[in-house]
Amino acid sequence: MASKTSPLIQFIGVLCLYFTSVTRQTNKNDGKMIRFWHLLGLILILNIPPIENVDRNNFKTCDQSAFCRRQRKYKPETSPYEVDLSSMETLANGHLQFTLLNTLKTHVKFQLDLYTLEQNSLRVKINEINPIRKRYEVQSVLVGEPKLVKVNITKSDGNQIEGRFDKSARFLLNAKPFRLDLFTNDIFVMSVNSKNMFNFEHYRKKPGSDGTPAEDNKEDNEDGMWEETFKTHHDSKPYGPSSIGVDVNFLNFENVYGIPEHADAFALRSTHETDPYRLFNLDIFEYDINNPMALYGSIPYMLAHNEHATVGFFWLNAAEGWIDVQNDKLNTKNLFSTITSFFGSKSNNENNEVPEVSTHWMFESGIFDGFFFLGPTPNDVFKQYTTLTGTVPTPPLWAIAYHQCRWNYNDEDDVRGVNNGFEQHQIPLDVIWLDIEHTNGKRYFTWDTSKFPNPEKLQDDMAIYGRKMVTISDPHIKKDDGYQLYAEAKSLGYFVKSKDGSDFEGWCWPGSSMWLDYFNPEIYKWYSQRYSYNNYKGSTSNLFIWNDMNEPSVFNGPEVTFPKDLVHFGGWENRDVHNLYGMLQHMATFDGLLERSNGNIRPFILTRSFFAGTQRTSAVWTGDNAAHWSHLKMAVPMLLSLSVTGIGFIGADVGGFFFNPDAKLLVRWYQAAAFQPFYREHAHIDTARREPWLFGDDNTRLIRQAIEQRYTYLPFWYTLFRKQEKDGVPPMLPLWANFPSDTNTFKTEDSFMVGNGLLVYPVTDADVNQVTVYFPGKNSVWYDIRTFVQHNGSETALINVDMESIPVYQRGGSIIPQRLRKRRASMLAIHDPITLVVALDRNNEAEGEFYLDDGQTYNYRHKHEFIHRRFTFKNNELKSTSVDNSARFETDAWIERIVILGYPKNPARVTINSGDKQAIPLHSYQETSQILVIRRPGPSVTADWTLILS
Ligand code: NBV
Repeated sequence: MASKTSPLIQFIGVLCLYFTSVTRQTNKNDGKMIRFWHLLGLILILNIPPIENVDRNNFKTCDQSAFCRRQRKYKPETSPYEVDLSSMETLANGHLQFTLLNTLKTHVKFQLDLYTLEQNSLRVKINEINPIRKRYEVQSVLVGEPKLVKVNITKSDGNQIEGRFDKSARFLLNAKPFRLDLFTNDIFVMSVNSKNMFNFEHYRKKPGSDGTPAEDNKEDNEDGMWEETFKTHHDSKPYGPSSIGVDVNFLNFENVYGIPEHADAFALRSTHETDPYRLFNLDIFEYDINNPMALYGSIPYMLAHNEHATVGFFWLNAAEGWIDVQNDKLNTKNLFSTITSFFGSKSNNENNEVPEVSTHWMFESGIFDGFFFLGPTPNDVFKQYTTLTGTVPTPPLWAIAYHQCRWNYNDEDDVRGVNNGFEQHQIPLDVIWLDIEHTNGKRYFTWDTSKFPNPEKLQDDMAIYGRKMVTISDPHIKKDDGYQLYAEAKSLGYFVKSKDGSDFEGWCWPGSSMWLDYFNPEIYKWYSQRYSYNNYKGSTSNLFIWNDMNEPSVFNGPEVTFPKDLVHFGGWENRDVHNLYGMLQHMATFDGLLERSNGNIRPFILTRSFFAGTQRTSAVWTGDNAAHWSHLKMAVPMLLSLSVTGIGFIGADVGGFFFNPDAKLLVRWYQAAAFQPFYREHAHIDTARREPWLFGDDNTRLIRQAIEQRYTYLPFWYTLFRKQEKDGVPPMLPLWANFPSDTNTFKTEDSFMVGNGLLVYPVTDADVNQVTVYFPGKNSVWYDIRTFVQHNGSETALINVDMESIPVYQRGGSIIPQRLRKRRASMLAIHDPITLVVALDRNNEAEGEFYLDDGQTYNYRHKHEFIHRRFTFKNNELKSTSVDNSARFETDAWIERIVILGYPKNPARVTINSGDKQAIPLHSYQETSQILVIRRPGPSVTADWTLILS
């Protein structure tokens, strides 16, 4: 893009941007003019066309990406790949090794490693034996060496090897051609290379380079193999073609999910008539929805779900990827005779056909490193994936409360004014954020001292209200010898290198910039140390971090990012490691924040770019959405896709980042996001101010109510986050995760669940007075959390809504802890009393949990300072027992109220026994609505107690 622009035009562009920033400082309200100059500046400097929506031409299609083009058309009748079964070696019990051959190119040999892993999981690695260049194997993602389990070889003849392992897993490796079939509980669920698309481009010499005429090696010289040009950008491809394609097929499944990040449906669409889904971390300006284009992060992990099983496939690869999805019918007659078991009766139909989702995965380089998760339940698959890549650690309590952000809060007075606004309007708030304008000229780790002369004092003042602050810290480093961070990094040789070995230089917010090479452990460490109080002047223990633009975004780079032939530590090209870059930045940030508190305080980081493993250190948001109803709606499928692929601490900008939401859209967004894991309002610098009190009293009240709902349910959220850390089950879930056999939920994306307790149907359309709600689960019952009206499971109801309504329902059978006292910030409420809402199921039973700790330190891990209670309601008794008897946590918190929904009669007597004490609390009963309320039952939340209704 920019390479076409002359220096004079670029200079004028810079003047425009300069003018923009001056106007911003002097004339805050003239958004249109600012936007005009801003856009003109970008157009002139970067040659970005003046568009309202993303210009897709700036980003490659599969056809414009040579390896995708080659792999997509690879569809041989039979696969030339064969496993030499006689080569099998058992390297450990659970690790088998074979030689794999391409019969059309017998000089190239591959090694196939098969690892049977704990938790019904299988790993298959395929790499070249003695390649002319070593192939990249992804680092920093797995939490350790995956644990092997014994494999029982149950069959081995000339052409097949069958093994059983762990609880219910089985594989069948077919030699000629290479094909792998996978079974769970003896039921056929996945197959690899059954469509013959396995295609491994080995490293080779450039035709002509060894003296032989280039024409002799035609197939090694296809277009795009040795160089490629996109727009004005040339990719030199010094090592030639190196891509890998493979088909992974899900038998008897109709729905697959995952492979974020795309602004698209939750149940993935067939890509038959579109591009494949792309995985390549990119900054896409004003992204469009409903398409498979790449976005800021990539998780190469897909799940499949049907009424009998949930399974998953994860390909650990950080290069650019494309994935085709196709819904097929598979004729079972054509299958091997050994494969007979299918789910349900569908396979017995007259045509012998079963549904199948075939997927075709293509990556530009690296190795094949596939993990297969054999479930069979949704929770098993969540556990299996997170056992390998890690779970979300319990965040500090304040981080799951409400955040107020804007590009930008202009100065200290502005921040104080916003804080006072929340006070005055009695709206709870935990965090105020500062975007890039708080720095001295986009030099991160500095402050614009004319606007923020005393940042420590500002943070201390916020702390008085129980509030935190977050500042942004982007990865581009302004090229300026007077900027200490730059000068030091430059002299130490810490910047990423161009292919010619010089420091790579590109454009970003500060103008000419360079990027640190976090792949080098020394640089990673050095960067993390920038967050020490000593190095980051003006930061305090009350300040946390936001890593943006870390795909990385390079305004004048190909597709607004790094060139692929750029070189990282170890000589790896960006081509091999691209999707890891952002994650390394936020991992280093996490380490820095941890270090500055000597390992005591839980860090909080928000990142835009991510990869598998990001969940261990950062929350993620969906980037620059827009103030459109369609974007509010799209947040649900986008967040669900992230959630099921391990990234559980997630949110979308409330209100929409670009453009101005009207009051209705803003209110609806506040209501929806109150039930999504990360809750932050954020807006573009050119939008009108939109703090909650700027839309009239009625709307202020509605926003306050939504935020208050969030605070009411914080004990429940916190308990769910703790569960996520332990079991890998995310707090925001698709309906099918709790109702796996309810086929009506498999494509649901207009609603979601919070844990297994709340069903949320956010209103995402303007001007509606009714919404259609499907209540999942046969024989289940649901209670409206506002009116307590009951609804039957497996039924659809038309629900009347007004602007007050947030259609949310508590599942009969759940017990949810709440805090009803109003507080300005979450950390001030830790020791507040608790209300338990017991929603009875059809058998008059229910259960739930409550987890509590200090909300910010690691004492829960190191010193076992927490309480974790289990509540069960059965036979007219509600019991509180401890989940972990070794845990202790000092608190005055007590049970202030118990609300029992769906209780059939007014009990004559209510008693509560705790230790040797007995009490008879007051109660009231509403017969028509079947609500029993027990007032001030009184026990401490730490105690064992039993409430008896007789
Ligand atoms: O730092 C400015 C913005 C930020 O507010 C936003 O949340 C990020 O996604 N940032 C992108 C860069 C500018 C985007 C137009």
